[in-house]
Amino acid sequence: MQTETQIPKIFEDVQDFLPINGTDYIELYVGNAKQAAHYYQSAWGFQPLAYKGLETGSRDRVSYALRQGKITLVLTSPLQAGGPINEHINKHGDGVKVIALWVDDATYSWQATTQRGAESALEPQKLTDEHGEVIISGIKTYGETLHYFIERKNYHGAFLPGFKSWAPNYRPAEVGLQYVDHIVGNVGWGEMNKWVDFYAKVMGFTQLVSFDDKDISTEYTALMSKVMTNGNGRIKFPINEPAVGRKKSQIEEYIEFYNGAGVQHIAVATNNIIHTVSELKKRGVDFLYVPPTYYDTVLDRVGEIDEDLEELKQLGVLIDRDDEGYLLQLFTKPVLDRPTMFFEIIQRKGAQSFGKGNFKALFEAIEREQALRGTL
Ligand code: TYF
Ligand code: FE
Repeated sequence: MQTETQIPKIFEDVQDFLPINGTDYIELYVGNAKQAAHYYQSAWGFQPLAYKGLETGSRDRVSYALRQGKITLVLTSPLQAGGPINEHINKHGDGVKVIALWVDDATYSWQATTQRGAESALEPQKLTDEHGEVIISGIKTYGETLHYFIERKNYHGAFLPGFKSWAPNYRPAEVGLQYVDHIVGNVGWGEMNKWVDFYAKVMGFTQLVSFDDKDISTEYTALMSKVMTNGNGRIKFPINEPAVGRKKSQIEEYIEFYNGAGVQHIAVATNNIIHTVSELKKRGVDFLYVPPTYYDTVLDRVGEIDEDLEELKQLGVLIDRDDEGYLLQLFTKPVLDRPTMFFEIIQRKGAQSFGKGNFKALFEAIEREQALRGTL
């Protein structure tokens, strides 16, 4: 019989102590969930899924769950004065509160991570209704952001116990969003490695790629970033921190307006970026402006691509290549009044990287926006 000490080290190293099936949902705390839900339906093509509020017996909060592809967004607002949701919104504005991860065992996930040093946010508990049972638990991550572990035993309800299905007639079409590709956190000065270690030690993630401030400083902006990924690669969490530049880093601007660390961008994948971005633009989503000169030399850098360059240029889609293939990506302006959270639309054609070749053009575009805000 094999004892533990006989297991070759290589297997120990690759063993994933925290198996995660994917992102279960992303919950935002917002000032007005009803209107935010309308925005994510109308502009982004998310479909109504489930609701909880006064009508379902929830007296203190209202939540709308919306879905597109495998992406589930939950928008939550307080229904009364005071309390933690109001405090969160007062401090941060609208923003991501919970990144929920779909696991097979939420009790074990909580135990494994808290034993390794995570602070508990929610002890494992059973949620039940007539549609079945869900086990939920949670830990704290950067800023006031949380990770929940969601174990969907045999659950057949619309979303989670406590929600009822929400099926309004108003249903603008989807725009082709498929899944959450990555979720980026901004943390304070000198804090990147602390959170990299957190994802490594507490959650068993490994570092995917790294680039230092020399890769990504423009004349003004400087930031450092490391990408952490889980065992099966379905979860990718880049962590950014500001680095010293000539003027104020975009990360500092975020930290200032968010009043601390938090989610900077959510990258959502499509398999037809031209369709998705055309549709989003028609519906009023604002994207960063990419100067047409970007397209003069881009093919020298990325080589042959399947898409019509002229169409990409019209939409301002950025292109990058690595040894596995290429990717197409584009960034919205912040989707809130505070210059905090934004979205990335990404189409991967083999490449598993994050668009390093675009950083200069991207950060210059962000800096033009910062200058308009007077925060550069
Ligand atoms: O997620 C990434 O790493 C890319 C690049 O402020 C990036 O989307 C990095 C930092 C940033 C905006 C985009
Ligand atoms: Fe990104």
